[in-house]
Amino acid sequence: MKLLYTKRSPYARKVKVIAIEKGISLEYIDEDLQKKSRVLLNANPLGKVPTLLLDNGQTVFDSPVICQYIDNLNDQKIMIPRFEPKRLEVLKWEAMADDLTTTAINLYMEKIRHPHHFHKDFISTGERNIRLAYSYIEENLGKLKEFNLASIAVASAIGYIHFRLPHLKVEGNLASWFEEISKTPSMFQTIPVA
Ligand SMILES: N[C@@H](CCC(=O)N[C@@H](CS)C(=O)NCC(=O)O)C(=O)O
Repeated sequence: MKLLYTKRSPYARKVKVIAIEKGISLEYIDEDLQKKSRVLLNANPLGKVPTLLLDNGQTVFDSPVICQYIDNLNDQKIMIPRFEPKRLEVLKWEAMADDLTTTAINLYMEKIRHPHHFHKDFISTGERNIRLAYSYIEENLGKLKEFNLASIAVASAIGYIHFRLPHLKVEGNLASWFEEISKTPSMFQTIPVA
């Protein structure tokens, strides 16, 4: 199986961490999102990463779908509980973390596109939403004690924010939690790099 990805993508990071934890070997193909490969565009009409290419020619996207597919490949370290109500809870955390990531990417892109004339209200609303999400996560840290897709997705979102928007770094208990989970070898190996 081949994973089309970038080293910066927090969505792809979830997939990589789960594959590492489960001992599933993937061939990683680094994409240039400014110049997407024909393989990526053929596999995913929107040309987004991560996209997984199966050996039988099928393609799988987006990251939540790939994570579920990979987690079901074996029973080694189950990252998404197989049964309710835990399963729904983990998938909800992932959805929240992915939206947090999307908010951060949109903020970063706005400033890249308009470094001097960025939309101030757009930036302040996005930053407020990120801080609200931080408060929610911090109040619910007890639910993120296990190392599974919920905690991986939240840590991947925060890791991206630290990488691209360092003025929005987490603090207090959330910072301690983030520091601890970042030491897990699979998280450490996948820290975003430019
Ligand atoms: N919902 C998708 C989002 C994927 C996504 O937006 N990836 C970004 C990179 S972090 C991307 O491919 N951007 C290129 C583009 O949108 O053209 C997922 O979870 O996989």
